Formats: sequence, structure tokens, C-alpha cells
Amino acid sequence: MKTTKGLNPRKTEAREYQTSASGIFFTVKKVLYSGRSRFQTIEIIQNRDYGRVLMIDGLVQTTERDEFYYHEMLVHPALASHPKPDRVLIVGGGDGGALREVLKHPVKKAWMVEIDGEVIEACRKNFPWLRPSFKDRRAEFVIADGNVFIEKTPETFDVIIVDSSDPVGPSTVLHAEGFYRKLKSRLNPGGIIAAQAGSLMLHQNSHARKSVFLKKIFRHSGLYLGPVPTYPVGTWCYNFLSDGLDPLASRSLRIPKGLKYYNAEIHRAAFALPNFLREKI
Ligand code: AG3
Repeated sequence: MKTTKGLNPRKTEAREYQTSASGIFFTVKKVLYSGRSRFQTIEIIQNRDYGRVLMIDGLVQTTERDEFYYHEMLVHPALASHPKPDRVLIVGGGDGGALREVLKHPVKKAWMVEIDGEVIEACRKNFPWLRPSFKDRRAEFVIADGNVFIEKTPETFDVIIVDSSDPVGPSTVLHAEGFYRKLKSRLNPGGIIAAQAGSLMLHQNSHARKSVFLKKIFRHSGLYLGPVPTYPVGTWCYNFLSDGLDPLASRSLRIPKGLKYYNAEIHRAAFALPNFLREKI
């Protein structure tokens, strides 16, 4: 791992995830939900520009206006690359956005494993456009810690989507080497993992730390980028991890109709990385 002289990389990474130094602001037209679960604070507000905004522990998770950038880019590069994504696992993603995108593919079964049932309930009530995916017969919901579920489950998966929060609080474990090794052990041959990986500019130490172990675990360990206007600095990173599939080698991407952002050209372009990031990973 490349380190900045004199700085402990773990501490530097923890510092880059402290959110108090900069951020985006929303004026609040209305508070739609405000609660504290066993795990975290959950707030949903109405804003003039972005519509409904979900925040967990003060961090923007999703907004009505720009959620499609994130959910499409988290899900489709992996699902469209896989020749037969029958069995898909989503870790986290309690708002249902990733599940909605997964179910646009001809999957046989999708599991969503979310640690916090209150996030699911709050979103079901306040994000009605995400609700249909909760009724889909192919979907199964498990309220559990993703890290424990993956250890215990007898199931194996063709694609695993990690829609985690930042590596602070309950999600920290979802950014650790042990978790990725467990995910790999439940992946079918030719399987793919896609995971949200943080901000292009603000979370570079995190990319550096994770790329060291991801490269050891997976033959193809790539980062790709996409815009998310309401996340820190507006450009977000995702991991594409696979032993069998090079994301740029796949000739025929199976892309569902009617997407708002993702297409074959975006797929190729998303894997082009700026020099400063290439040097870090
Ligand atoms: N998952 C969280 C992405 C990370 C957001 N981080 C931040 N704003 N600092 C999003 C859940 C949406 N399904």
C-alpha cells in the first residue's frame, strides 16, 4: 500500500470518512420521517431540488432526483456482464433501489440482506416508486447482518451487490478483507461482485487500502466511476470483482430497456480512471 510519509493509513482513512469538514446542504420543506433504530438515525426530508432525501447518521444515502445514477451504476455493469445471473444477493440496500434495478434482469431469485428493518419500513412508506420491487415474487428479504448471513448461508450466488454505507458504524465490517473472502466463497464459478467504494476524491486512502487485499483475492479487481450529484464530490467509485470475467472483455452486455443512465458506452467509459487514482490502486 502506498502511504503518505509519517501518516498511519488506517487513521488517514478514518479521517477521510469524517463528514464534518465539508458537505452538501438541503433546505427542508418537510420532515417526512425521523427516528432512531437500534443501529442508526434515519431521516427522510423533502427538498425542493432533490425531492425526498434519505439520510442515515447524517449521510445522504439516496434522493428521489439522483438515485438512478447510483443504483444503475452499482447494479448493471455486473448484471449486464454476467451471461446468466440467475441468483443475486444484495447486501444492504434497504431502500430497495438496488433491488429494483436487479429485478430488471431475468434473474430467478434475488435476496436482499439488510441489517436494519426500520430503514426498509421508512423507505417503503416514503419512496413509493421503490415499492413494486418489494412485491416481486423473485425477491426474498432477510433482516440480518450481511457479514453474519454470508457466513451461515448455504446458498451460492452468480452476482453479489454490496450496497453498504460508509466504513463507519455498522458498515465498517463490509469494507474489510475477511468479508470479501467470505463473499468469494459463496460466489458461483464466473460470478461477479459489485460494491460501492466511496468518493473519487475524498476516499483515496480507502481505495488504496482495499485494492491491496482485493487484488490478492480476485483475478479481476477493477474500480469504475459514475456521477452521484449528492454524494461527496459528486463522482463515486465502485469495485468490479471477479475471477472469471474481465469487465471490458464481455462482448455482449445484456442491458435491460428503459434505463436512464447506463448504456454500453457508459460501461466502457466508466472503467477509465484518472492518473491520481491509478497510482493509488
Ligand atoms: N449506500 C450508501 C452509499 C454511500 C453514501 N456515502 C456518503 N454519502 N458519504 C446507499 C444506499 C442507497 N441504496
